[in-house]
Amino acid sequence: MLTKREEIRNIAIIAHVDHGKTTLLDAMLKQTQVFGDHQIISERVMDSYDLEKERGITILSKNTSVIYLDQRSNKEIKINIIDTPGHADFGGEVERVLNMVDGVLLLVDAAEGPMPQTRFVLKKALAMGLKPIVVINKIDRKDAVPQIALNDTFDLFIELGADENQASFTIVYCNAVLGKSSLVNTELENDLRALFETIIDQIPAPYVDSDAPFQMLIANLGYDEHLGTTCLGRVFSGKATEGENIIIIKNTNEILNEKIKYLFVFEGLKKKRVKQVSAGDIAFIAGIHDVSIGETLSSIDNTAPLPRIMVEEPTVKMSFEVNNSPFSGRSGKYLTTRQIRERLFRETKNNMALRVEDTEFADRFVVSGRGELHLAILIETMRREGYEFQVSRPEVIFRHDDDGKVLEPFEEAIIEVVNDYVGPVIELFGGRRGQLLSMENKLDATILRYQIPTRGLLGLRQQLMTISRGQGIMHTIFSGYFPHAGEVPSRKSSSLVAWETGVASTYGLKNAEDRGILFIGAGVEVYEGMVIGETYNESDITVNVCKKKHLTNMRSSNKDLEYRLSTPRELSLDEAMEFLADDELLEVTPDNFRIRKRKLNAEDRGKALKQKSTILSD
Ligand SMILES: Nc1nc2c(ncn2[C@@H]2O[C@H](COP(=O)(O)OP(=O)(O)OP(=O)(O)O)[C@@H](O)[C@H]2O)c(=O)[nH]1
Ligand SMILES: [Mg+2]
Repeated sequence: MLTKREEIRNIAIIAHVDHGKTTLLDAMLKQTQVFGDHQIISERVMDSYDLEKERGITILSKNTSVIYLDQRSNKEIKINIIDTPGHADFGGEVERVLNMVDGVLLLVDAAEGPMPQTRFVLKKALAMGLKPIVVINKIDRKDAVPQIALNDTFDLFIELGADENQASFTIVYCNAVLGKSSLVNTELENDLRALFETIIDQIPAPYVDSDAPFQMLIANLGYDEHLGTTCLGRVFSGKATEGENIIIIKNTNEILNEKIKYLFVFEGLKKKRVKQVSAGDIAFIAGIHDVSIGETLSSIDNTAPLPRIMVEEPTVKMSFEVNNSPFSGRSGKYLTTRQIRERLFRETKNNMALRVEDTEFADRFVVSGRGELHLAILIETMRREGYEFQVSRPEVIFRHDDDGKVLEPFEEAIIEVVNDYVGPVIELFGGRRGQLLSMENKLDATILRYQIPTRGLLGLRQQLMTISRGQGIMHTIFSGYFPHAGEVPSRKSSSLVAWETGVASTYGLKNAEDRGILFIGAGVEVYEGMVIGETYNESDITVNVCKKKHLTNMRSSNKDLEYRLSTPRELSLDEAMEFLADDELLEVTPDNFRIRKRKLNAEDRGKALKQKSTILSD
C-alpha cells in the first residue's frame, strides 16, 4: 500500500557554478546544530576532497542530512540533502543523483541570473518530474537585480517546458553566507526558517510502498577501510534489514547473490548504523562485492531491475599511456600497463560520464569525458595516488549522421569581459569558428554569447585570460552535435625542445630564452625531446639548454653568473594540457609533469615531418 512518509524530505541543491550551493548547505547544517557548540567549522564543509578545497569548486555530489524542528507543528522532519557540482564538466554527477530526490532547490545568483549550467540542471530536474523551489541567492551583492534574475528564471522554466505545477514555484530569497532568508526580497530574516518551511511545504514527502519487495538503485559508491565498498541509494520500495540475503541485478543483466552486512543512514556529516531502512530512506549498504553505479539491489524473488541511470555522452577524449620517457619510474608507485588499465576501468564504476577503451596498442587507453576539466581532475587524482603515465592532447569525439556526414560537438560559450577587451575577444572567437549569438552591455562589462565547435574551445581558455589580462570569465555548455565546421586553426606558437639529456644551465637557457618563453629554470634535469618552452616561431626549435660556457680562466667563469634569466613560466596541469600539440605528450608523475615530443629524437621527428609533407604535397 502506498503511504506518505511525512517525516522525511529528499532534496538536491542544483545551480550554475559558484551560485552558492555548498555555502547554503553550510548554513543549513549550522542552523540545525549538526555541529557541537565548540566545534570549529571550516567553510564549505561538504567540499571535503583536497582538490575541491584547492580549486574552490565542488567536483563530486555528496549526501548529508539535517533534522529540522518545524515550530508550526512541533514535529521533527529529516531532510536528506544532496550537494551537487555546478561546473558543466561534472554534469554527470548531477544526473546520477536526481533519482534519489523528490524536489530540488534551484539556486540563482541575484546578480548573474540564470547561466548555462542553470539551464542544464533545471532541464534534467524538470524532465524527471521533480518539484523545484527557486532560491534567489546572494541578495546582498551590490549589483544584485533579484527581480530580473527571477523573471529570467521564470522564462527559462517556460522555455524548458515546465508543467503547471513546476512553473508555479515558490521563491525564497537568501544570503547563504550569513544564513538569512525570506519570502520577500526587501528584508531578510536572520535565519533560514523561510527556506526550511518552504522545503517542508513544497517538496512532496516520499510516497512509497514499504510492504512491497525491497528495491534500491545504486547512485554512488564509496570505500571504507573497515567496511570495504559501500553503496548508496534511495530505497524505492520495501524494507532492507541488516544480515538479509539479497540479489544484485548487474548492468549486464547477470544476477548475483549478496548479503547486507551493515546498514547506515546519514546523520549530519556522519553515518549512523541502523538495523533497518524502508522505502523513502536514503541509505548506505556495506558488504556487496561486485557493484557499479546504476545497478539494482533487490529482494531475492524480485529480478526486474529499476530503470537505468542515463547520463549524457562524453565529447572529449585523450589517450592515457604507459610512461616511456627516460625519467619514468623516478617517483611513481604504479606504472605498469596492468596497473594503469585496472585503475582506469575502476574509475568508470563511479564516474558515470567517463568512458575507457582499450586500443590496438596494449599500453594505451582512450579515456573520454565531458570536457578538459573532467579529464584533468582524473589525471590529478591518479597522480596523487602514486600513478605515473603520459597523456595525449585532448581532442573532440566526432560522430556521423545517417548519410555518413561528419558531425562534431558544439558548445554555447558565455564570455563576460571588461569593455576594453571586447575587440580582441571577438577576434579570438571568430578565428575559432565561433558565431556570435548576442552581445549585451552590463555596466563596464560586456557579455558575449557564442556558438562554437568544442574543437575551437580546446586550449582557448588560456588565450582568453592572456588577451583580457585575466579580466575575462567564460562558461560553456554542450549544445549538440552539428555538421563539421571546417578547419580550426590550432595553437599559434611552437615548442622549444631540449637537444640532449642533462642539467639545464644558465648559459644554455639564456640562448633558448632569446627564442621564446621558458618553462624551466637553471638546474632542472631535462631529457632529449623534452619541451622546455614556447616559441612564436612557425616550427619547433631544438635548443641545447645544457650547454656550458667554455671556461678559459677563472675570470670568465665568474662571468657565467652575470647571465640573468627571466622567471620561467611554470605551467599548471590545466595549462600544460592546453599547450600540448598533436605530436606531444604530457608526462605525469606524482612529483612532476613534463611536456615531451612523442618522438624524442630530433632526427626521427625531422623524418616524420618530411614524410608528412610529402604526403601532403602528393
Ligand atoms: N555575497 C555573497 N556571496 C556568496 C553567497 N553565497 C555564496 N557566496 C560566495 O560565492 C562563492 C561560491 O560559493 P560556493 O558555495 O562554493 O558555490 P557552489 O554553488 O557550491 O559552487 P560549485 O559547487 O563549484 O558549483 C563563495 O566565495 C561564497 O562565499 C551570498 O549569499 N552572498
Ligand atoms: Mg559547491
